[in-house]
Amino acid sequence: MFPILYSFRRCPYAIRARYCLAILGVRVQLREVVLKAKPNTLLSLGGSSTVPQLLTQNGERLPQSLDVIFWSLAQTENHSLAVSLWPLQKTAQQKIVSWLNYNDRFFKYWLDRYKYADRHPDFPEQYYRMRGEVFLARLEVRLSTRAFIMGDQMSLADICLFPFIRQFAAVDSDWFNASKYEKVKRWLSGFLMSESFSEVMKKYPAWEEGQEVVYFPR
Ligand SMILES: N[C@@H](CCC(=O)N[C@@H](CS)C(=O)NCC(=O)O)C(=O)O
Repeated sequence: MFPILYSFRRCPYAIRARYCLAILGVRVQLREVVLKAKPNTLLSLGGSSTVPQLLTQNGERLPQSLDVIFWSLAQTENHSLAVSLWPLQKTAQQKIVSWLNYNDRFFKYWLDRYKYADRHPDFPEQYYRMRGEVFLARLEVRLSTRAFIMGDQMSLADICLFPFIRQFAAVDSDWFNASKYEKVKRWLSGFLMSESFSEVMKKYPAWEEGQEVVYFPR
């Protein structure tokens, strides 16, 4: 019996978790969730019912994308990739965590307002974009001397951020494509063009009790 991952295709948190599972070759049973009609098996767990969430074979519940990601690092047989995504050095780990926090706490806040500017009429859309651009500018500087945030190798920082930058880019793709963030564009498109991303974004019908198991990655 494989662990169960409750997931939602377009959710950036779920995308980063699935991306890690895919590249690390850690297999789960995927249950695609419709956020407006979450399955009872998820709701009945109680507490937070956000996705992604993973239930391990031991019945342990991992309710956050980062929990799933760190679990996948511990499960994989590809130890060299695991160590390159999450280096052993404390200083490197701290840098990754600070990028993650900046993304999840600061950038996500402005991204949500930029995406749904009509629901936040205090300021025009361009204002929210400008606040989010502070993060893009910082990323652009970082990527101007390295292929990835931590250097020549992809790390958890890249995987955890790119789904959010993807959303930011998609709000107004003409603006993004014409923007000055050339390094960010190249970095993002590296992810979007990857085989792993195609696997991650494959469409599955909403999960229903009793349906045939969907294994991810396949
Ligand atoms: N901190 C959580 C956030 C997950 C999250 O907010 N997921 C959204 C979808 S993108 C969700 O489940 N929303 C439905 C809800 O809040 O009930 C994580 O890292 O997993």
